[in-house]
Amino acid sequence: MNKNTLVIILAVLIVVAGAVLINISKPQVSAPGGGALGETYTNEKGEKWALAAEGEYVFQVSSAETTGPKFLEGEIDPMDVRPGDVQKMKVIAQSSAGIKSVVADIETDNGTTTVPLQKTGIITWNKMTPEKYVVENGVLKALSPVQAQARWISNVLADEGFLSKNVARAASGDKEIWEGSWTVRDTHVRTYHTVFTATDNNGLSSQLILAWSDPCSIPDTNNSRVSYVMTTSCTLGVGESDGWDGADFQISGGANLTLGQNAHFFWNPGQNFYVAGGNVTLSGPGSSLMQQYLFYYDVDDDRYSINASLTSSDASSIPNYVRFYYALGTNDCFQTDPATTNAELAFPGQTSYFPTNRGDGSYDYNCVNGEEELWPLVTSCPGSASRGWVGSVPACGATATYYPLINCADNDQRTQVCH
Ligand SMILES: [Ca+2]
Ligand SMILES: [Ca+2]
Ligand SMILES: [Ca+2]
Repeated sequence: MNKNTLVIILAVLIVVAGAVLINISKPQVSAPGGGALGETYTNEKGEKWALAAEGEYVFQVSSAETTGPKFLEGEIDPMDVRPGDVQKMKVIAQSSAGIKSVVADIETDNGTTTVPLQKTGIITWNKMTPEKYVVENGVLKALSPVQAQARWISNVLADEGFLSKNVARAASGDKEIWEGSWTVRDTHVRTYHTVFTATDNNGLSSQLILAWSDPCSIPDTNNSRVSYVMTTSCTLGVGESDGWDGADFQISGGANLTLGQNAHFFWNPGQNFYVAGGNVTLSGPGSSLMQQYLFYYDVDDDRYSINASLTSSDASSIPNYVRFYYALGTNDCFQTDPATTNAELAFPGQTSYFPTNRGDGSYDYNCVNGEEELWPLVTSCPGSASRGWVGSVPACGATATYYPLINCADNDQRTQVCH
């Protein structure tokens, strides 16, 4: 290939790379906890999970620098399989010593199948997806479109031998393609893990754990504003979003965060996403990692949202929303305009009782057990000593005669208060 041809090819590829990257820079809003497509399953811990992809799952891996094998990208086709289907797998791995073996352990409901993969060739950067994320000094960085292009061009040129002094290429070894397939023999309702283990010629091994049936159980709030350390692998299903707000996020202990198709993960501007010995695996161009602030809708400003649906923004505050770290919970039972209702007084854990309804007819201000009366007893006064209402217990908000003292010494007109 002469130099002019290569320049033209690079120009074409840069346009393609730009288009992919512009897509992911848009803010994303979606609901965690349920895939946009397909069915959900229940795993061994009783957690609901959804597949990370419907058909082919194409992924790119960002991992900490290592002296052993490193996974770069791969393909699982199809992702959703049934007994009798043939599933094909491909990974691209690299080691300075050269890769000796790659095996895939596929764990499903009734056991584990081990599939040895075969080396089928080597690949160069001009046939690979530009990296959108890199780990530098243990910190994950989202590359801008310009940075991603520059890095990719530099990688392509190094592969082509244009950068004769590129020692990094020689030191990191060939990018090897390893492929294999298996015939699926049981179902994955409770368990579905795919674990790739690459071993190099120096005997060093690395694992890429794709924990499809393990949802990410990252807390919904962070009132203490502490870092979150993720130590077990998990997967965001199709269209799911999650993240961490108010402090750093860290993956450690060889854990892998897997993002399914159109899944998004967020951490804050000014905070770090550490990759200490683990990996981040992203599906195709539709998923992304973004440095944005996270919010819940909280129009009544009581710091409780009505569900765990996340919203992200470049701005650190948005009217009518509460920051993820500041939120007290995601189970507000009544949320509407606080100017015309008492919605701001109705939230889980409310200890006060009220003589008027919330604004929707209900007196359930503490979001539990329906309407609970502060004074639920009927008195026997003046015949025998006991505090309570005369006749019957009035409804929430109704006024009647009440004996507040056990000796029947006094009574008053009062309104029943509830929560
Ligand atoms: Ca609220
Ligand atoms: Ca409320
Ligand atoms: Ca209640």
